[in-house]
Amino acid sequence: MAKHRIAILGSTGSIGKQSLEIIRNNKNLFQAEVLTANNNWQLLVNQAIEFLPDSVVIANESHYLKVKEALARFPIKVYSGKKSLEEIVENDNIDTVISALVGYSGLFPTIAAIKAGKKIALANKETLVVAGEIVMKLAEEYMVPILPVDSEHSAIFQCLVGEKGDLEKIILTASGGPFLHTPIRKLKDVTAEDALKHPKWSMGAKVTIDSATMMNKGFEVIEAKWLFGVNPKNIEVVIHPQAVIHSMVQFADGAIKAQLGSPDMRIPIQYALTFPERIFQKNNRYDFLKDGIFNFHEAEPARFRNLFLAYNALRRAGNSPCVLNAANEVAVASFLDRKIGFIDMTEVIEHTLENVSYIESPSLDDYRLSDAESRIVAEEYVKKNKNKKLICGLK
Ligand code: MN3
Repeated sequence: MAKHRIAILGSTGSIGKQSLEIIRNNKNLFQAEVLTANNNWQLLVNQAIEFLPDSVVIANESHYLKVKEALARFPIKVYSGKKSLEEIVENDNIDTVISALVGYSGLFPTIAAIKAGKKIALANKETLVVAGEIVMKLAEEYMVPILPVDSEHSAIFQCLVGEKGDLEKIILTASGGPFLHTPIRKLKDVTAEDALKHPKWSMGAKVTIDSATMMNKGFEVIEAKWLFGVNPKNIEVVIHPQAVIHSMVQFADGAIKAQLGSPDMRIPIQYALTFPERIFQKNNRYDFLKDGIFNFHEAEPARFRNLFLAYNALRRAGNSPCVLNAANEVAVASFLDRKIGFIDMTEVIEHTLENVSYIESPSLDDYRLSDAESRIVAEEYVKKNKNKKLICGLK
């Protein structure tokens, strides 16, 4: 059987590294054809030397010569620049594109991959948050499957395999992040270091902060709407701190199906690559008798305001989720730069949603403009309030 040829957009990130681990353990099945990184050129070089892909892309052009030189004695093509990400996915030697870039940057390369007819293993949820309607239409038009890598969506997808019955409700589980039990009045004092300690999942910085604010879960509600065509009012978020139930679906007859397992991203990544087959994977098997206590909590609106901002943006539709995403990217970066406090992230996003012009049926160009406008509005708000020292949580 011919090997499955894979491009990993974002191979040096958390999902990218775990994808390569799966490829490494299944060399008879998979071949890494394209690897790309934004800044981490050294790791990209090491990965390229191990996996000998056809080509690599270093998006940050200032690292191009270093990569080129380091790979000079290998038969590996080296490209650089953001545009190259969109061009490289069109290569004839690729079957599947793992879209694992961070944030908005994943949108246009993923669209290019769809238009080139590649199967998509989607880890970059922002692609669907920003432009879900257009992306799903393109996937249909080009007859490209979009297989979810996000653990919740993989769980839902696994629950739906073989089902013809009417889906009544999606129950998205959330771990609740590190501040599930922090008194709400103390949230303003939590630091980036506190927020980066996720109790259950080991992930990149952006998604870890999004998990602490539960914007991540809000994005996943939007992602679920587009992937599974479910009305947002039929998507319920339930906090399940053990993170063993990865999500559930409820059918018209009241039956509920859940997908469970130890929290390990390699399981959903591998399933997206092997679907509809399953192959052996060495990981921690969940032991019900040892650990089997499951708790559930409501996502309190006062604690997780970002989750409800996401629901509102989804209801408003149009470019609102795109604005939400851009404002959130600015907010998270500002928080990680210690420019604003934890609670202020929500203020930045609310302010931006109120001040960017609404577009009812945006085109891809409108999304580009909305994204840029939102970033400016959000940045200005961060700057202004930083100077006025209105921002809380910073001493
Ligand atoms: Mn998730």
